Amino acid sequence: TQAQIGVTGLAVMGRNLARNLARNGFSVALHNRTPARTRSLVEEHGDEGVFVPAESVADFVAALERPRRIVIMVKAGGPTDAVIEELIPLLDEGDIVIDCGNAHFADTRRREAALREHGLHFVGAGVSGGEEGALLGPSIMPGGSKESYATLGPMFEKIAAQVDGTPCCVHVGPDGAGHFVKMVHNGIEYADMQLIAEAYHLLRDGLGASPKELAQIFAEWNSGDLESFLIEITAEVLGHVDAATGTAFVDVIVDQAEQKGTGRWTVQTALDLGVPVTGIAEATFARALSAHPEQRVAAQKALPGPGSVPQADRETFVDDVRKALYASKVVAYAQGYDQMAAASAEYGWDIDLGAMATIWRGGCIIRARFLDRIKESYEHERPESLLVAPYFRDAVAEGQESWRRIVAHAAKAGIPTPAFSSSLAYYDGLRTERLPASLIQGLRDFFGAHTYRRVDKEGTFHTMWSEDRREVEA
Ligand code: NBP
Repeated sequence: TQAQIGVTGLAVMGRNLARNLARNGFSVALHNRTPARTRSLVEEHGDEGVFVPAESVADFVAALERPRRIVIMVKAGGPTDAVIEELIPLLDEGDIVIDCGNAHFADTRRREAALREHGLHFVGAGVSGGEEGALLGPSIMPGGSKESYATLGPMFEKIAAQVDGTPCCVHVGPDGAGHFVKMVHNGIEYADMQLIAEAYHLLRDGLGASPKELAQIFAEWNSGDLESFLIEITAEVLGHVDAATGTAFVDVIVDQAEQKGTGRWTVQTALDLGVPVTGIAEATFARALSAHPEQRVAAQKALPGPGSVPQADRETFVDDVRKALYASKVVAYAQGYDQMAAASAEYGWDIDLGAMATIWRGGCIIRARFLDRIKESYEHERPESLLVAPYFRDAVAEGQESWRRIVAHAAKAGIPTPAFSSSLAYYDGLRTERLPASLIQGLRDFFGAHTYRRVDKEGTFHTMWSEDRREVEA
């Protein structure tokens, strides 16, 4: 028999994606550079469905029905190109190559164009949900041509997570759109985690609460507006006790955060697009700061903190932190959505923002109750910013005073809250009627003759600063 789909790259992600496909009734051809992985998959899980293992790429390609659908799930970057190069001469016009790894969207655009030259479809598909999601139902964000989605979509929609009967998979848009959206998803994930970490830090140092008490607080939060996978697992991690020492697990972990690069890509791309993703940027930089132990040790010795630390009323403080977290989270999502909208306009992707919230409701790491609200906001209101959509505007307005108290408390207590603070600054920046950008423009004109526009008439102007300060039309 010929397999309906093939998966090459059978490490944790590819292996589980292949099993998910087989469990859903699709026959799956299997390949991995090192054949031992292919064999062990068949040995351990061969009874879950129809697998067609192959040791060579040629046998793998020959095992597939046409047009072929080939999922690549290898380490992103050079390995993906190596696999594509090996496949190209073996494929026929109309075949579909799907990269489910975490590729940079610019690489996906390049690969899509190159394969199009060969008459092949290339689909860059973002897959979120980690190991478990790949097996039980991830959130899938496929890019590429509409034509390729027509044959691939039904399979992906079947293996994706389902929320209220709707699959967490939709055709995002042409070429790199899927990987772009996956990148922003990961960027938002960085911001979400940083905000949770700041909330934890504030409660721990501001109240002196124990990890066990904090696990309780996060578990309670998970039954309200903040309900989400990340809040749920925060309660789990904080409640976990290290078996070796009997102390809280969070206290035995080295406090230096690592990163694989998608947060950094999100920020780099946002800079190019001119979209302020301050929440994601602060989250990425906070990880970088944590990872510089030499500087931190030097600063711990050299830099004084505040003399006296303000006292907090426990109940009010916990409630304030919760509201500050929610408001900051809305800012992070608003910024991420702005970035997707900007890229969609730049590259002509026509991304449906409401649909992105729909497919993030399940399967992925940032799955959360409030994505239902984001979906509704973009479907019905097309807001200029998520922050001005009535539901979120009201929710943030309700938490605003708490948010300000928390940021002020953090500053007075010397607790670093870069994401909370920058999100509030963004909120105030957006709502401020006259920004000091006018002064910036004046300075730019002074030293560089960069010109400025006036509030009272059309045109571009320059002041002759080094002469008689006459204003001329530029
Ligand atoms: P890894 O990212 O660890 O990659 C290991 C796989 O790549 C193995 O199958 C390996 O084959 C293969 N490979 C390498 Br390395 N170099 C190769 C080459 N030159 N030619 C052919 N194959 C090569 O696996 P993973 O953690 O399963 O992730 C797969 C993809 O999914 C990555 O792009 C990752 O970013 C993405 N992703 C991961 C997660 C997650 O939670 N882990 C979530 C979402 C997306 P070998 O067995 O012969 O060494």
